[in-house]
Amino acid sequence: MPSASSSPGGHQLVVVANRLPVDSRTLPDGATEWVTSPGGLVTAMESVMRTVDSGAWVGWGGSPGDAPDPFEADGMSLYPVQLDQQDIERYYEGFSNGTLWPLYHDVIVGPEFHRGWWDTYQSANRRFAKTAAQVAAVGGTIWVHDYQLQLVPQMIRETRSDVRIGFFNHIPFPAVELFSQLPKRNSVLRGLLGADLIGFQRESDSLNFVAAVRRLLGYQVEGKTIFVPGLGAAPVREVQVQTFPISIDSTAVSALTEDPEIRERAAQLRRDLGDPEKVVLGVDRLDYTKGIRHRLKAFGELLDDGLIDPHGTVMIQVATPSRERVEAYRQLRDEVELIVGRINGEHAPIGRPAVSYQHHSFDRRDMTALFMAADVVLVTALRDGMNLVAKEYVASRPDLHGVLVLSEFAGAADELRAAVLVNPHDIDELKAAILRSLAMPPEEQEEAMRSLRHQVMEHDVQHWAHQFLESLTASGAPEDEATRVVRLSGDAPSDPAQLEETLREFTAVPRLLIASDFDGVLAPIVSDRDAVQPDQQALAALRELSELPGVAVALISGRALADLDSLTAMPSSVVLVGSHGAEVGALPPWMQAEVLDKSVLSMTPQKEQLLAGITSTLRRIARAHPGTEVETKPTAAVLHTRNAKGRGAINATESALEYATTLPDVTVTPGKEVVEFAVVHTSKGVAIDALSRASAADAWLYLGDDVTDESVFARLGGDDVGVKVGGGDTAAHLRIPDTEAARDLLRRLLELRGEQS
Ligand code: GDG
Repeated sequence: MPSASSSPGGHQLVVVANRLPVDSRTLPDGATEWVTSPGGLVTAMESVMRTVDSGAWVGWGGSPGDAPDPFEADGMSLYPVQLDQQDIERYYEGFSNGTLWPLYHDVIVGPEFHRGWWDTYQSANRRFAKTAAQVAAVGGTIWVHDYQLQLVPQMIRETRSDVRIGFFNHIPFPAVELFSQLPKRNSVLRGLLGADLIGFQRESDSLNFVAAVRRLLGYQVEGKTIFVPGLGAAPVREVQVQTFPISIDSTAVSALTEDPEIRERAAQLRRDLGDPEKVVLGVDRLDYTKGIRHRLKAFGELLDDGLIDPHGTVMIQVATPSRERVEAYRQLRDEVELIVGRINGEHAPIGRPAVSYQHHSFDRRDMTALFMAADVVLVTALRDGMNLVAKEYVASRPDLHGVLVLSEFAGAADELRAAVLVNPHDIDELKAAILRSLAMPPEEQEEAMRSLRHQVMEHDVQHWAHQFLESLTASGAPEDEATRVVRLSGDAPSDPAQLEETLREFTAVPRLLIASDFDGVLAPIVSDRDAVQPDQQALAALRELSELPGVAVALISGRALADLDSLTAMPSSVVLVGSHGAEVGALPPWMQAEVLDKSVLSMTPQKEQLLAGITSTLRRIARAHPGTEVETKPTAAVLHTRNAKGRGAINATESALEYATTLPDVTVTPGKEVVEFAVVHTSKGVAIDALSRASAADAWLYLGDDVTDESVFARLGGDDVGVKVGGGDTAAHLRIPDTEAARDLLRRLLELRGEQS
């Protein structure tokens, strides 16, 4: 066996998948033979890896026990990972295929949860991650595949923060209500969020994932960008979530149909079946997600009803053996074979079947011959990430004959709109679709097939991989964004001497911007937000500061601008920013208005409409929870829960956050007894950036008490000062206990700066 020629610097692209693209077999003389292994992922990736220089693949070779040494195959380096019998039982058959697979496929069968399976899932994931981290080049790219390896991205990141990490999930990602059942669900989410880019097959999968992160981890989400908070001094990371529908090597599949020998095999197949008028085909791994029983039931009933003549129409069902040691799969095999036996017993003419059932695998050429021989292909998956068989059939029909019946629950249904789309759970609908397909006139077949081919030939697997890798290269946080950290925890106020020293240094800087949040800093939090009592001395200090040379003053609040204005009665020398940055008040003449990017204020008619819908839903939630109320702002709606009775505040917040999961383009910010839904993507941090540029400040100081103020502290630069009012984790450098301390601090600033002017 040749050894893998990993260049000393490692591989530029490393694919990590549960399986290597080859299977090991032990020959009678004890030597190892490697043969290409079947399966959706392998089919998809092998053509891509051939086009990459210095590519590697990390995966399991298919046999329990010691891993063979790394070796070369088809121009790439393969690194086998060891899985022993217990790993296979707990990590692969257990947590991957007994827990995750059914759960992610909408619990078509019940998932099993066992704590031992989880432990082994973790240790096996660590082995894959370790190998990948060892062989990737500095600054290289690691692409992790599928549900068996969801912890790998984070595990790689722990040791290799220099590499770009992508993850692609080949199977669906379930709705948050189902995903929530998963024990260790948050660990799985955090594992995935180690990646820079997470790809899914369908838009609905991407949205489900983002919703789960928002709901279960509470991370900030903007559109499909997730902001993952750093631990300790680590900065916030941006993780992109995107949809990349996988495809096939369309040209290669289509080209096989030109091969005279394969054409002859297709013709021979029909002759072997007794030259029926119509051949109906199903090709699947024998898996309960594929809807094989539903399809056989429909076909069997059509025979029972006399609507299909078994002398004229034959069905072939290829059911490739799969996961045969998992109980649900054994049961499925028994059931399918019982149904096929019954149908053949009742309907097969002597000497040939009504349903030709093939429980073994075929080579790729035979598979193409089957597709070429089939008048109708049935893809009736109850849930399927994509389903490559549907695309392979289309690619195998350059003659434009044949009909694809396609389940709307397969990812492929999003793209292959010209197929006969069905709900496979509705057996009557499925029967009608089969009859319609069998009777479809050639012109209609051609028209549909032309459209399907356009889609499949244009969007092949090379295009898919290229798109994913391009997005991965573009992902990752731009450096100037990656600054949010947790600098202080707990609630101990900063040392007064340190505070004094910092204020002295700050006030010595030539041009200053002093900015503050309002509620909780300049006014104690009260239950009736309209009855808020600003600290007049604090406001007076700010007014006076704003009149000093070289000092700009701003208030940045979540409150609506008009509200902030009437509560603070600030002179025109103080800039007011409301609605978390979405509303900016009148600017003093010296401030460079053109620098302030007011584009964040732009409300489109669609956003107006979205906001109206959100407001009415929040009002409904508020009506159901007495004491809660809804505030409307120009670009946002806010649910306030501080006056709710009993568990009302918690229940209303939960309802609001659940509703938030249905709104991918809305920035939802939970704060202290408030949840804000903003249709314009801005933040106090965006506002401080704009203000400091517009005032040409050399340094700024900001006082804030709330989670929404962290977006400001995240941007603290060299001479800037962040002051957190109250307890809790914060990226600010300094902490003071309350609004009184805030007032003292402002007055001290006034004194120190006043001394200089
Ligand atoms: C997962 C997701 C997603 C099957 N039997 C034989 C054989 N096959 C080939 C088919 C096809 C592949 O295996 C199966 O791909 P599918 O997409 O249908 O399904 P999964 O294996 O469940 O794959 C799926 C896929 O990953 C890719 O992301 O589409 O949703 O579940 O290519 O033709 N190939 C050969 N002999 C067989 O007997 N040669």
